[in-house]
Amino acid sequence: MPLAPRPEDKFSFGLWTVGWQARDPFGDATRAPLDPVESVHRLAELGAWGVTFHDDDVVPFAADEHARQEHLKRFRAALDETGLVVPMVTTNLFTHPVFKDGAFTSNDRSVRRFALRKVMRNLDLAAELGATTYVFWGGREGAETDAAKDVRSALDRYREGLDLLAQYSIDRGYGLRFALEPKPNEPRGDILLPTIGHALAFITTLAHADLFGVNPEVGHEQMANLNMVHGVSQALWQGKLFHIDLNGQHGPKFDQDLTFGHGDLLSAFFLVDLLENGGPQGVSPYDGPRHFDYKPLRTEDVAGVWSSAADNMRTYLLLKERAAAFRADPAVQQALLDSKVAELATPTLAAGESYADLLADRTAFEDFDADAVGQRGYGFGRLDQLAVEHLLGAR
Ligand SMILES: [Mn+2]
Repeated sequence: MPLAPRPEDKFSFGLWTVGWQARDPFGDATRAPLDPVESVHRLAELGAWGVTFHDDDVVPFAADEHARQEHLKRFRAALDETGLVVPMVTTNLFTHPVFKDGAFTSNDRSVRRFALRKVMRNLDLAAELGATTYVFWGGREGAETDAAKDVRSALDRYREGLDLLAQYSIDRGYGLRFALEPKPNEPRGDILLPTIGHALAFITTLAHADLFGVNPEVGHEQMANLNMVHGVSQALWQGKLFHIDLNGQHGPKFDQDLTFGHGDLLSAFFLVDLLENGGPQGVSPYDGPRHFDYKPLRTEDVAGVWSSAADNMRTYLLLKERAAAFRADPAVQQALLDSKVAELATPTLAAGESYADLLADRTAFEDFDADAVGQRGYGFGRLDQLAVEHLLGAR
């Protein structure tokens, strides 16, 4: 099969994705628990390259140290048998009731101290398993009422926690990089660091800002009615795309975590074009994992779980194929020229030109025919149609 995933595609899955038992706020689980060891084997058979997890996905929250070591032994054996790598690890700081007001930003100081210890223990495990990226998704770091949360103090505590954890990783020689995952809401009414932009701004205040980047998720940006391709582009532009969560979402509503592409398909096309072809600039800017953070539909049985896992990778590869055809099409190349897309890469001033030179350039202003230039079409609609036709396999 030409679209079979290969290790160099760097497809990875969270254990919590296929392992989701499909409990929602209105209904019970519709599927039995999956053994993480089975998930590792099934994902490997499907062609995945990596597996990621929250601490509690592998070792139940309440396990004592002996039970913890037994769970980890089985998990390590599954990794050894399949050759799956662990590129990223994260912490569950949201399920247990203790985290109901957050972890690093809980109003209760004892909860914040417990959260830091929980992460430190998991950083040890992440390093031992060879992970290079550690993700922080602060789903409970937020509030439902503005009366209850001093946001400036919360950001102080968020920064204090991340500074401490980065220092711990540095001192232990773990070599980890950290990726903040923005989300606007759910489970909290409002979550701190709700978008890529908020996270990028916050990172500049950290003691080890160079070690921190973002882990944007398609659905999370689209829940905020934002453009994922633009957000990822800015993260790349700032050298901060450390990881990415691929899935599908139908606009601003609850977090759907659909299979990749099963939402805004044209946006997914341009996202893959950006990651694989570098978009108009033509150089792939990202060589990290293509990580799927999705949930198999609640309506599916276990066979549907595994087919949907495969669908994420197949859809990505189909979009990669379509994006390559789009870039190679002479009609597209002409349309890009007509639209002056590459001209945006040309600096607005010439080399060495000063504002005095610009002031002296009559063609830039006094003799510039704004009315005539204002009449000129850019042909962007034509470009978009060509993308749609490539996406549909019509060209
Ligand atoms: Mn999500």
